[in-house]
Amino acid sequence: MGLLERLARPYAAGVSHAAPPLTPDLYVILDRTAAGGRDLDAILDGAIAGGCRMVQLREKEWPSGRLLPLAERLRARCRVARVAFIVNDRIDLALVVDADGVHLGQDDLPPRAARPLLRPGMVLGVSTHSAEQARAAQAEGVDYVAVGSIFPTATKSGFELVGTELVQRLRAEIRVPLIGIGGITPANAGTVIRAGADGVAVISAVCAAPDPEAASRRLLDAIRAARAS
Ligand code: TZP
Ligand code: MG
Repeated sequence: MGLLERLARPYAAGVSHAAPPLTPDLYVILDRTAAGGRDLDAILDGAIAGGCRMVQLREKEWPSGRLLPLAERLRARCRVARVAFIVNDRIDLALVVDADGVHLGQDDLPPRAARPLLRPGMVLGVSTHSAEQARAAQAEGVDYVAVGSIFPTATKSGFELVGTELVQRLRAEIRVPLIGIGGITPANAGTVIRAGADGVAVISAVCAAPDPEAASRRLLDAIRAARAS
């Protein structure tokens, strides 16, 4: 077993296993398809070097057995860097690799059904596409709410654009971190933050960027500038 694999295991010597704090300013979603065959390990390293503190592994095609070694490697890298590691869709895989949390969509198990399966302290986040869904997620005790698609995106199809208006509408009532997603780039991230989002989640802006580190840095610069304005 290599170093990274050993570090992925709970309680490896000398590595802190306390969950890192949730820092959703820039939430980078690692998606193999969006990466166009590029190595997700390298994209993760770039995102972390660029300042990202929260990542998600999103894999819609590979079966869990095939995904496991990749999930273990990414998990280990995040553990060393004290970056929160969240797994999309697959609660079983999240438990096996001791992820910091799980991200679920509207077609997955509802939070009330998923929560009892998670270890204490694990983060549970949900994708929402309307005010009603966001309210329902909060009522079921999620740790963060993602809302989108804010802008047009080629990464995911089949649902309506919600614009920054939905973030504005929800800001007063959502008390957990509110994260905008969909079509977000360094050029428009500031408008999502100014609308009231605590952070932005991106797939292609980092996974498809020629330089994921520079892209992450630019996104964080835009987020911080919007907060300061
Ligand atoms: N949920 C709402 S929009 C979206 C998801 C997963 C796609 C986000 O991808 P991108 O490339 O950041 O627009
Ligand atoms: Mg899902």
